[in-house]
Amino acid sequence: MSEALSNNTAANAGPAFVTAKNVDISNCDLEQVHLVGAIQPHGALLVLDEPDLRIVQASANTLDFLGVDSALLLGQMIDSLLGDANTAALRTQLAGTDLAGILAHLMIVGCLPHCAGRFHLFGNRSNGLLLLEFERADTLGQAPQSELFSGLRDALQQLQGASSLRTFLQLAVDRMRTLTGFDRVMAYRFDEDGSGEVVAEAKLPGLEAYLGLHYPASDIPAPARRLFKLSPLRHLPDVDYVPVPLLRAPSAPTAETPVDLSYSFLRSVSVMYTGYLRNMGVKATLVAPLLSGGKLWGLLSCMHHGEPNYLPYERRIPVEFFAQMLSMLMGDRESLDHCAYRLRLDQVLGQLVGRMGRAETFQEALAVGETNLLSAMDASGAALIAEGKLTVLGETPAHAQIDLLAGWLAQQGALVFSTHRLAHEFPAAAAFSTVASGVLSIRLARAGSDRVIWFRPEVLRDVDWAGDPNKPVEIGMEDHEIRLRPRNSFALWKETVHGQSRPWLNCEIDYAVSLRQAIIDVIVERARLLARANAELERSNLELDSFAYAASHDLKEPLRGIHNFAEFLHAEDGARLTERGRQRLGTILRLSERMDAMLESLLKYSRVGRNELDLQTQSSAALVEQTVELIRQVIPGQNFHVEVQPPLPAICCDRVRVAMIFHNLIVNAIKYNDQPIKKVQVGCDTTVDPPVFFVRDNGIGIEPGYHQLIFQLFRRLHGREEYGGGSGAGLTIVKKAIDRHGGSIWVESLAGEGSTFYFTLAPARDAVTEGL
Ligand code: BLA
Repeated sequence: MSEALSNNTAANAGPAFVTAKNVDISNCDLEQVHLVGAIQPHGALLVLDEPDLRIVQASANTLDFLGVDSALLLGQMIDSLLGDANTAALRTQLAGTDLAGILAHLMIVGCLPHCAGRFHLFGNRSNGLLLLEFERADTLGQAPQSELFSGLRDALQQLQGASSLRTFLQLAVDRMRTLTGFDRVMAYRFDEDGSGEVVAEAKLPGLEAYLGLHYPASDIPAPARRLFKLSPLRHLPDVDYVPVPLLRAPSAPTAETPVDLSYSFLRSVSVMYTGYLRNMGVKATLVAPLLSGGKLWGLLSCMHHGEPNYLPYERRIPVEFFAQMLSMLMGDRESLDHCAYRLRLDQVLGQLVGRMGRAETFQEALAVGETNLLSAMDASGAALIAEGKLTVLGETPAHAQIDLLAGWLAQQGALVFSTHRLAHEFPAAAAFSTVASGVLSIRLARAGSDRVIWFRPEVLRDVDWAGDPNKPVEIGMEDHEIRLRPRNSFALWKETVHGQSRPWLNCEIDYAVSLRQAIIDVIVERARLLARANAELERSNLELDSFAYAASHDLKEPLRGIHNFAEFLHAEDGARLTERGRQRLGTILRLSERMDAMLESLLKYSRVGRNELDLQTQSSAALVEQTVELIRQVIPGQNFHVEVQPPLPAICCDRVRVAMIFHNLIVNAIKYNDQPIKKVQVGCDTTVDPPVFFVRDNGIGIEPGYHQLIFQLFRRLHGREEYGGGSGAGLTIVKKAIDRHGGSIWVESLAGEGSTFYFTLAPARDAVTEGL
C-alpha cells in the first residue's frame, strides 16, 4: 500500500491521517484531501506523461478492472493497454481539449486487447501530468432519452412555478430522489458562519427526519468546500469501500508529492468523512453543490442507508444536469421571494426622495409625517443623526446608547454597515440587545457621525443541532494511539441563540444604499443652491453698498451748499429776520447737520461692505487694550471702568473693522449708562468653536422687544439728544462688520439691568455639508 494512502483502518499513518498528537479541532481544515494517493474501487486511474503518453502511476486495481496488472503497466505506453485504434482516437481527443480545471468525458473505449468491457474515459491535466479515469459504461437499466428529458422538462416547469423558495427546494429534493433512487435527499443551506441547516428533505418513510437540524461548520471542512467549486457532483457509492492505492514505477523518487486529485471523480475520501457517515448509518452518498449568484449557497445531499448505491455515469448525467439547472434557477427564486417587499421599499424610496425635494430640511422629510424612515422597512426603530441632532422613530435604544453606537459605527468606517449580531461585534451593545441586536446603518458624511441607523430587536431562536456543535469530534484509543473520530452521537442538541435578530436581506441593504445616495444628492444640491444664493446676495449687497456710497457722497455736496448758504443767511441777514424766521433758519441748520452726520454714517457703513477684508492673525487682547486707550482719549471726563477678562484669544480677522466693533460696543456701553460708575466687562468664551466674545455693561438695558430692532440702520430707541445723540448707525455697522467675517451678533438684556452683547468672528461649524 502507498504511504500516502488514507483508508478506514486505524493502522495507516500519513499526511492524510489526523492524530491527536498534532491536532486540534481546526486541523480537519488542514487535511490535504486532494493529495490522498488513493481512489475508490468503482473505477481505475492512470497517470501519464505527455506527449508520449507513458504510464507513470496506476491504481492497484487495473488487473480486475482493465485486464492488466498495474505493475506491468507502469513505464509502458498507453497503447499497450488501449490498442492502436483507441490510442489514436485518444490522441485526437487530447489534441483538441484543454483539460485544465475540469474532468472531461473524453470518449468511450471498447475492444481493449486484454479486456472485453466498454469504458467511459475521463481526463484532467494538472501539474504537467495527465490523469485518465476509467469507469464501466453501463447499458442496462437506462431510461429512454425521451422519457428522461420529458421528466426534466416537467421538473423545470414545476420549479419555475414554485411560489416560494421553500416549495422550490421541496420540489427539488423530491425530484432528485426520483432521479437518483437514494433513500434520502436533503437541501442543506449554509449560514454565514459556515454551519448549516437541512431546509428541505425527501426520504423513505420510516427513516429518522433530519429536516431542521443544524450541523457545525467543522462537519464540512474548508478542503471539502473548495472541492465543491471544482466538481458539479461527488459520489461515494460505498462508504465501506477499501481504498485502492495509486502505484508508481519503482524508479520514481519516493519523495515525490502525491498527484493532485482535486478534479478526480474516483478520489478516495477522508476517513473523517467515512467515519462520520458510518456514525450516521449511511452506506452511500451523492452530493451536488447549490450555487446562488455564483456563491456556494448550500448542497443537495443524497444518502443511502440500506446498502451501497452506485450511480453509473449514464444516470449521473441527468442528475448533474438537474443540479446545475437548480443552481441557475435558485438566484432568480431567492430574489423573487422578496420581490413584493423590494417593490414596497422602492415606492417608499420614491416618496422620501420627493419629500426631501419639498421639505425645509431632509431631516424633516425623513423623520416627520406618514412616510418616513420606518415606512415599509422591516425594522422596529430608526435613528437619524444629522448636524449633531438626534431624531428617533419607533423603538430604539436610549439616546446615550445611540450616541455610543454611532461613535463605534463611525470607527468602522463603512458607508453601509449591517449586522444581525451587534453585541458579538460591539460588546457594549449587549446592554440594549433586546431592542437592537440587528443594526443597519448608512453614513451620510465622510467625517462626523451623521448617519441613519435602523434597529431590529433580538429574536430568541432555538437551534436543533445534530449533536453538540462544540464537540464535533471524539477522541478514541486505537492501536495505543489517540485518534480523532467524528462524533458518534447525533442526539438532538438544543441551543437557544441569544443576541441575534433576523438577518438583513440584500434588498434592505440595497434600499439603504439608494436612500443614502438620495440624501447625499439632496445635501449636495442644497449646499450648491445655498452657495449660489450667497454669491447673489453678496453681489447685490455690494451693489447696494456702491449705491449707498455714491448717493451719500454725492448728496453731501449739495447739503454742504444748503448748510453754507443757511449760515451766510444767518450771519449776514439774521438781524433782519423775524424771530420766527431766525428760528426756522436755526432748524434748517440743525437738520442739515444731522443729515450730514447720517450721510457720514452711511458712507462708513458702505465702506465696511465694499472693501476686501484684510485678514490676519492677531491678539484680540492687544486690540481691545488699544481700543480702550483710544476711548479714554475721545471721551474724557466720563467716569467709567473697563475690565478685560483674560484669556482673550488670538484671532484671524480684519484689524480695522474688529477694532471698530469693540470701539462701538464699548462706547455704547458707556453712553447708554446712567450709573455713577459705568462698568464695562470685555471677555471671550474660548471653550466653544468659534470663540464667543462679549461686552457687558451695567447700563440702561434694552427691552427684549427691541433686541432685533437695534441692529437696523438709523433705528434709535431714545430721543435724538438723549444719551449723547448719534445717527443710530453704530450697531448696524458693527453687525455688518461681523457678518463680513461670517460671524453673528446677539444681545442679552433687560431694561434697567444692563446689556451683554455677544459676537463671533467666524461661521458656526456645519457638520452636514462637511466632507461628503
Ligand atoms: C466532507 N462532510 C463532507 C462533505 C459533506 C459533509 C457534504 C462533502 C462530501 C463530498 O464531497 O462528497 C457533511 N453532509 C454533511 C453534512 C450533512 C450532509 C453536515 O448531508 C448534513 C445533512 N466531518 C465531520 C467531522 C469532521 C469531518 C466532525 O462531521 C472532522 C473533524 C470531516 N467531512 C470531513 C472531511 C471531509 C468531509 C475531512 C472531506 C472528505 C473528502 O472529500 O475527502
